[in-house]
Amino acid sequence: MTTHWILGPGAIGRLLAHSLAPLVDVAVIGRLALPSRQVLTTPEGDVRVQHLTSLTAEQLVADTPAPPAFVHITTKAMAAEAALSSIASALPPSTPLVLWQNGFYAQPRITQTWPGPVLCATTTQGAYLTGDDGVVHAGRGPTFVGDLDNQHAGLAASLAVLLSEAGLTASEVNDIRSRLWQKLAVNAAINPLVALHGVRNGELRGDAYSGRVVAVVREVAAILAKEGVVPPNGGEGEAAWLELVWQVVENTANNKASMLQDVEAKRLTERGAILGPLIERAERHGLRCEVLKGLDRELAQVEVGF
Ligand code: KPL
Repeated sequence: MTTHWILGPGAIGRLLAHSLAPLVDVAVIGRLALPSRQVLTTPEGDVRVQHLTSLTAEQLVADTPAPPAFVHITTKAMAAEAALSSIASALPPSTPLVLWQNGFYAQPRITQTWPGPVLCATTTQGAYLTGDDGVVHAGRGPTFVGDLDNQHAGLAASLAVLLSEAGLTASEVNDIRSRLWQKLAVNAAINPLVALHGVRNGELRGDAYSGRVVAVVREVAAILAKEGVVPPNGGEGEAAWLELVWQVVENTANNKASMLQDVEAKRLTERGAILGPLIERAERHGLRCEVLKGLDRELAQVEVGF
């Protein structure tokens, strides 16, 4: 059996571990080892118990294990590089990595520096943790896999087949860069505002926030036009991006967005991976992005209190 290492025992990491464990050997690696008995609640409400191998990076490195077929990095975006460094000495440089981060921060950096293949995955699977030993698979959605330079289509396709067999419907795509930016655009319009105001996604539709959503989308649409990234719904420009954002707000109206969960738990947010790349691209293209910069400053201020 091949082995998959899952670096980052958050909700997506544990969902992945539960799903892959019947098909391949799985090891979950984190700062602390999890209890071996892990419980998954499916979207249908079924409860599944599995015993998963879980260890710290130090334990893994000291064990000198056989090289894995894939390393999935499922940490928060800003933690991905440090997590990879913590196990790099146990990895042949040709090991394929799969980056599951939000935003567009870790993906280009690790693709440029890791000698082996680097795949990126973007998913709309919904999951949340219920403690050290529990994860709830809240909703199903597609996963897309590809690499930024389109050099590893075969590897991405084989991973997509495995993920689909594991119950996480996945496809190999040749436009993962655009898909990452498209998700980032939606996250930029929703996450900072709900995190700063402590509201569920659906509340953005109200008069108190909808104007700010429009203002964010205006800046994001201008930046992505310069980057050659078009909205996924076939439309054009600001109106199509706005339509997409309102659609996601509608579909996730009752969600507490990930950034709001981070703020409530006093964890550093993913502002650097979501707003950071937009602000950096805006500056590169000579575009103003005062709204995005304002959100970034406000979030930075909130994080000072953590
Ligand atoms: O992806 C999300 C997140 O919470 O990070 C959205 C789309 C905003 C849904 O909550």
